[in-house]
Amino acid sequence: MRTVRDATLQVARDLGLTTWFGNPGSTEIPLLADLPDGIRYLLALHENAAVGMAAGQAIATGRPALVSLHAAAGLGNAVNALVSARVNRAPLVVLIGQQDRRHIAFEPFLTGRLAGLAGDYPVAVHLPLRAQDVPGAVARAYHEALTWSGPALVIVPMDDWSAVMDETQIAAPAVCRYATGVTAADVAPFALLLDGARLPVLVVGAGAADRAAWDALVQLAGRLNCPVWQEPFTGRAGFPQDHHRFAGFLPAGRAALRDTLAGHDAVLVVGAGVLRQYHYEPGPLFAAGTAVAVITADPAEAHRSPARLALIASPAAACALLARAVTPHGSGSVPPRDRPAGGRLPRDRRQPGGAPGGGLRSADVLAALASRIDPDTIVVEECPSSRELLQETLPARDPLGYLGAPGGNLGSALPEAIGLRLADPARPVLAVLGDGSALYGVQALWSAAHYGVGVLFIVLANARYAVMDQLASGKGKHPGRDSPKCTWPAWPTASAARRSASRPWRRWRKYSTGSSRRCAPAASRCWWKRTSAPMGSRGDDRPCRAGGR
Ligand SMILES: Cc1ncc(C[n+]2csc(CCOP(=O)(O)OP(=O)(O)O)c2C)c(N)n1
Ligand SMILES: [Mg+2]
Repeated sequence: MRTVRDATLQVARDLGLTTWFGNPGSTEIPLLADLPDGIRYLLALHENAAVGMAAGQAIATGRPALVSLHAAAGLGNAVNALVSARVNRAPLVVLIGQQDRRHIAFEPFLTGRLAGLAGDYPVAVHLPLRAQDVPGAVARAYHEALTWSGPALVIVPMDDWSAVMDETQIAAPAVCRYATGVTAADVAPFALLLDGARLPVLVVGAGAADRAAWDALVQLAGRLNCPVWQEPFTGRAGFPQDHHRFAGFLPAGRAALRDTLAGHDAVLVVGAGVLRQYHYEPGPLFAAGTAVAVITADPAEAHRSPARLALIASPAAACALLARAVTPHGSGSVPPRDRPAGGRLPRDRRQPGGAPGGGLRSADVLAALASRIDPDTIVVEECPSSRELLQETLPARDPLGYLGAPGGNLGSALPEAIGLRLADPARPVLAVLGDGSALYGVQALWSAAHYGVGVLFIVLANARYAVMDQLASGKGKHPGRDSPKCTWPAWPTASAARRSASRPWRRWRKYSTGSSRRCAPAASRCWWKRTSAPMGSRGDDRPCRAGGR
């Protein structure tokens, strides 16, 4: 007798959903007890870790990953990570356990009001009307997650799994392809706009972080003879950052943005909306008279962009066509900014002697990493006050060379790094985390160690929320600092995990070449470093009071 569970497992196998992530509870026991060979269940000790690891795997493979969550408690804990997954374009199938249908009307123990719990961050939420609709809902969630690049939820009452599957046909296609064709007519208005510009410029975003888009954008930038900037608060690199046309990272304030792009009369944004900002500043994004156009595969990004022209299309396909359609721009274009390549710091950021008094600065750590990591290393960043420094010091040389947190939610980097490494154990993964940020995802260290994943974690331990100090400076005390009731604990003292899972920085420096490739497969390594306080961006590094470690 074939059950709904049997049919769902078959759907999962057919779709390649064979590695599951989760933190189980009693409502999932009918599904998870005695999982068959061929399905690997990876345990996480917190839902943030389960979703983050799945997101890392999904980002690395470009295919949905499956997460199992426990009722309202599990989904509630997972919301932060689901928001991150949506903003970071990670396709996920999320199975959520629910009470037994037969008495759910009485709101028994563990009943969850689940459908709206994650707001409208999921790309779809399924509450199958019959148990027999569950396998089809899982298949549809797979296709939806892929089409809309985010988490699709399926809520499954616990008695559904043992129900008899009455027919074999499920309401979803076995294979669903998404055509990305673009025609010459689609890009013609963009070519016209760029041909009419004296000094065009390209701005790229996370939606252009794939090899084909990089190749097309290099061609297009060459034809336009123009610089290429990365969008503010990016999640991934939309252009090779060691390329001579790469100009840097755009500022997140309107005035600085206008200044930076001053002189350009046409801006083509590729793989991003126009444009992510923080804090609010009055005034337009671009100088008056600037022609703005956007090409993105994400309809929402296109719809909200204040642009003269928008095209919803694959950036790779559209830019390849556009590169052939535009007239080459010759002399008169702005020469690309002279940038350091291969991880060298700009002159004003180089601090070879370390901090006065012997304390390390984040710049020292990042420079040491830059000289040691393998070129194909995936750098996962969640170090708020050192983000800019990291982006400049460790330029992305591969479309997956950098993964950030564009939504600003802390706690995803640590588990995502694990998922990335699980998806491709041959590729080194380095996570650089603030000590505050590390604690938002710290449970994932258990999974990293337990499964011998092999990620190099570097914790920049400045014993504070430095970025909050910077933002709050001049506005009185804030809860993370200088308050007798609430002082921020240093990473070394706050975390028991640190004692079992991490090593001090000075020992990492002796760690042979320091290659994160060497971490595989025995164990993950987490190195902490006491750094200056605050680990400032833009020149406000101060020496560490406690001295360097
Ligand atoms: C889940 C979540 N909670 C709170 C915040 C607000 N927040 C932004 S940065 C930050 C401090 C991060 O501290 P740390 O990782 O130590 O980095 P540092 O500022 O010291 O570089 C906090 C609490 C957030 N972004 N996400
Ligand atoms: Mg900190």
